Amino acid sequence: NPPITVPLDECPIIIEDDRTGLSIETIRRALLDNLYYVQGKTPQTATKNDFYMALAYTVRDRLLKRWLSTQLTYRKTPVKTVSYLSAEFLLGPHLINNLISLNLYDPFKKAIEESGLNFQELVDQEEEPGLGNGGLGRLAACYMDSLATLEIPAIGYGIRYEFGIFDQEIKDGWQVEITDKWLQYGNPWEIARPEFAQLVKFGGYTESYYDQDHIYRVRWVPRYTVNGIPYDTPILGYRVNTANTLRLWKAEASESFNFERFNVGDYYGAVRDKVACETISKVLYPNDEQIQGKELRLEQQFFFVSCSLQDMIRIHLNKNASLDNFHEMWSIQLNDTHPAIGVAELMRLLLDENNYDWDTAWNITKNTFAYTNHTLLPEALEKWPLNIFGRMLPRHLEIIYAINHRFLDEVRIHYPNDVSKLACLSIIDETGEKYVRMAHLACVGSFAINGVAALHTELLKSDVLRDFYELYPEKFSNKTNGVTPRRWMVLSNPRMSFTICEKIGDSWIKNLDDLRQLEGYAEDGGFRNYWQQIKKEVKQDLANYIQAKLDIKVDPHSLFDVQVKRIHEYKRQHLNVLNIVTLYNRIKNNPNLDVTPRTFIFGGKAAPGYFMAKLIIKLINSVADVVNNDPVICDRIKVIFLPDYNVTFGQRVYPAADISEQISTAGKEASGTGNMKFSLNGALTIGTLDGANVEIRESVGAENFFLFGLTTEEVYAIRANRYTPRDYYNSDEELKAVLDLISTGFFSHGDPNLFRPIVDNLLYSDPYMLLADYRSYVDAQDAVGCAYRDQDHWGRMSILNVARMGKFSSDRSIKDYCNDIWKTKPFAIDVPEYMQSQA
Ligand code: TH1
Repeated sequence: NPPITVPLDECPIIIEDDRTGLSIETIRRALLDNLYYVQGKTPQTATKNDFYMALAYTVRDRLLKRWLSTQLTYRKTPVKTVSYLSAEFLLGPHLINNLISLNLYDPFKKAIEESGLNFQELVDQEEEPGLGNGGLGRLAACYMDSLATLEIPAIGYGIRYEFGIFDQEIKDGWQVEITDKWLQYGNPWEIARPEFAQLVKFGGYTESYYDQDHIYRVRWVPRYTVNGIPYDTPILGYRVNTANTLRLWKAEASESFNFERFNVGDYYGAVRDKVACETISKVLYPNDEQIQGKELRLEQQFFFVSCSLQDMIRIHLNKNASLDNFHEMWSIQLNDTHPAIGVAELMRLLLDENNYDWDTAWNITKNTFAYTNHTLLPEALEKWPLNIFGRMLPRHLEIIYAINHRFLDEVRIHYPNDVSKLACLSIIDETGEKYVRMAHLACVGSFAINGVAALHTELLKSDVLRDFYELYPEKFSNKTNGVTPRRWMVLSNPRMSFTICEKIGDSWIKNLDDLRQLEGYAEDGGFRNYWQQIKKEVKQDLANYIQAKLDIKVDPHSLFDVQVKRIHEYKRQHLNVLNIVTLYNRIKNNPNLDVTPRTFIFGGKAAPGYFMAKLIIKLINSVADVVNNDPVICDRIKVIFLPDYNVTFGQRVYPAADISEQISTAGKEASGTGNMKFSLNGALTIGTLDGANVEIRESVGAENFFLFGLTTEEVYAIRANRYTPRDYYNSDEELKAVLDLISTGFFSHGDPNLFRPIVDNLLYSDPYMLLADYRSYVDAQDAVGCAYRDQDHWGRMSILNVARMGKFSSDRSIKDYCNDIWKTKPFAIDVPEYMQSQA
C-alpha cells in the first residue's frame, strides 16, 4: 500500500470554509454536518453522546491543519526527535484542552449554546483515556503537552489498552472494581494507521549461520508473531502550530498467524489462538509501584517497545541513508524500566536485522537511550525470572548476556580485586533464583540517568544505584518533575486564572516564572479578599458536586483538607485518619471545644490485589460514617471519600483545596506531582521533607508551608537502632486512645477484627513509621487549624504559594531535559498556504 506521491506544495486540497471556518455560524453548521455525516443522526434522534462526538469531530477538523503540517515538516526536515517511551499515558479528557490550545473555547461554547445545547453536558460525555495508574502516567502526559508547546519534535509511544485503569465504586465502604470501557462509544481523538503496522516476534529459538560474506550471524525463529497497529492522537502545543503525535499500539493477530492450524483444518483452534494474542493490549496492569512478575506484562512491554523501535527505524530510513547516525537523530527516554527491554531490542535490530557489528551497534544504542528512575521502593524494581525471560525472548537473553559479559569486564578493570562489585552490578541477579534486573540493563545501556526530584536523585546516588553512580558519575543528573499549567490551572481553574490574568497578563501560561509578579499583590488587602472570595466560589462548586454525587452536605466555609492520590501504605492515608479520630476524640471529650470546621476529602484507587490499601479505604469510609452522623460533632468535621478519583475529578478538586496532604514517610515518595497542582491552585501544603515537597517548601518559603515529621536521615537512623512503634503508643495518651478506639470495633459495628490488620501492623511493625510521626503531624494540623482562622493571613500565604511555584511547570522540566540530556532544539511549524482556511 505505497503512499501516493503528489508534490506536497501542489497538493490539490481546498479547505472549505464550511468545514473548518471559525465563525459562530460556521461552527454551528459544521456541528450539524458532523452529526449527520459522521454519526448518521439528525438532531431529533441524536443522543447526548452523538452531539459530543459531532462536537469532538468539529474540533478535530480545526486542528488537523496543524497536525498535518507538523508531520509533513518533520518528514522532510533533519531534526533531532525525542521519543518518549512509556507503558502509561494518563491524558485526561481532550476536548477542552484542545479548545484552549487552539484558542477556540469561547466561540465553541457560544456556538453550542446558540444551538440550544448545554455545553457542560456535552463536555461531560467524554470518557477520559485512563491509560495509566497515577503520577508516572500523568507525568508522561504533562511532558507531551510541554514538548508540543515548546515546539520540540517529539513522539510518544505506548500501548493502546482496550481497558484502562478500572472504574472504582464504593459498596458498603469497600472498593469494587469495574472494567473501564472507554472505547465503547468510539474515540474521536485517534486515527488508526494500519499501513504502519509492525510485526513483533515472541518465543521460539535462535540459530546461527554464515551470511554471503561468511560472517557469523544469529537469527531468531519465533514461535509466534503479533501484529502491532498504531493509533495516533494529536498533542497540540498551546497556541503554536506544533501538534506532535502520541502513537499507541494495539495488538492483533498477524496474517501469517498459526497458518499450520488452518492447514490442518483446525479453524476453531486457530481463531482461539488469534484471540489469545490480542490480549496483549487488552488491559492496563492496575498496580502502582508493585510488580507482579506476570508473563503478560513482559509481553506488553516488549510488544510496544519493539513496535516503536521498528517504527523509528522506518521513519529514520525514510530520510537518512543508513542507521549509522540513528543516535544523532533520536533520543529515546525510558519512562522507568518498563520499556528498558528496548536496549536489547535495538541491539538485536542493529545486529541481526541490519547487519551491524557489535561495537558499532553498541555505540549507537548506548548513545540513544536515557533512563528516568521514578521510585526507590524495592517492590517496584523490575526483575524478570530468567526462565520466563528466556522462553519469551531467547535472542534478547543472549544479547543481554553478551552486554553483561563486556560490562563486567569493564567493572573488573575498574575494581581489580573486588568480586563483590561484580555481583552487585551484574545485569543478572544470581544471588538466589536468577533474574534479569531491568534497572541495571537501563543503566548500562544508556548515556543519561536521572531521578525526578533533588532528594530522590541524591538517594539514587547514595543508595539504590550507588554502585552505578560510582562507576558512571557523569551519567547522573536530577530533573525535578513538573506539571502543565494549561490543564492544571487554565483549564481546571478558570476563575483563578482569569483573576491572575487581570493583574499580570497571560504570559505566565507559557512562562510560569512570570507568576512571580503576583508577589506584590499579596500585600494588597483588597486583592487578598478577592482571592479568598474566588476560592470560596470554587469550593462551592465542589460542594455542589459532592451533594449531587454522594448526597452529603458540606460547608464551603469549612477548611477543605484534601488527600487525593493512589492508596498506598507509604503515602499514609491512614496517618490522616489517625488525626481525624484524634479530633473526634477531643470533641467527644469536650463538646464545646472551639475547633476550626474542616472537611476531609479523600480520593484514590487501591491496586485490586493490595489488601492493606483496600482496608484503608474501608477504614476511611467507616470513620466517615461515624463522624458524619454523630450529633455531638455537629458538622464541625466531615469526612468524604470520593469514589473513582481520576484526571477529570482531579481537575475539580485541586482548585477547591485549602490544604494539600503530602504526608509520605521521608525517603519514600520519589517526587509527587499532585503536591505541585495543589500549590499552583493556592492550597497550602502540610507535608514531610519527602520528594519534591522539599523543593516546593524552598520555593514558597518555609513560613508558607506546614512542615512535620522525621527527615530521611532520621528515618534511617531510627531504623538502624531498631524501631519500636509500641514506645510511641505507650507514651502518647491521644495516640493510645485513637488506636484503642479503632481496636475495640468502634468504627466497625463492634467488630474488633475488621481493622486489626491495620492496628497490629502499626503496633508491631509500622514499616512507614506512622507512630513516630504522629505527634508531629497532629501538632502541625493544629497549627493549620489556627492559621485558617486568620483568613487575611491565609490569603497572603495562598497568593505567595502560587506566585513562587513557577519552577514546577513541566515546561521547565522539559527545557532541562532538552538542554542537558536530549540536546534538542525547538523547530517552529508553518502551516502551508493551501491548508489555511479562507476564514
Ligand atoms: C511515581 C512516583 O511514585 C511519584 O513519586 C512520581 O512523582 C511519579 O512517579 C512521576 O515521577 C511512580 N509511579 C510508578 C508506577 C509504576 C512503577 C513505578 C512507579 S514510580 C507502575
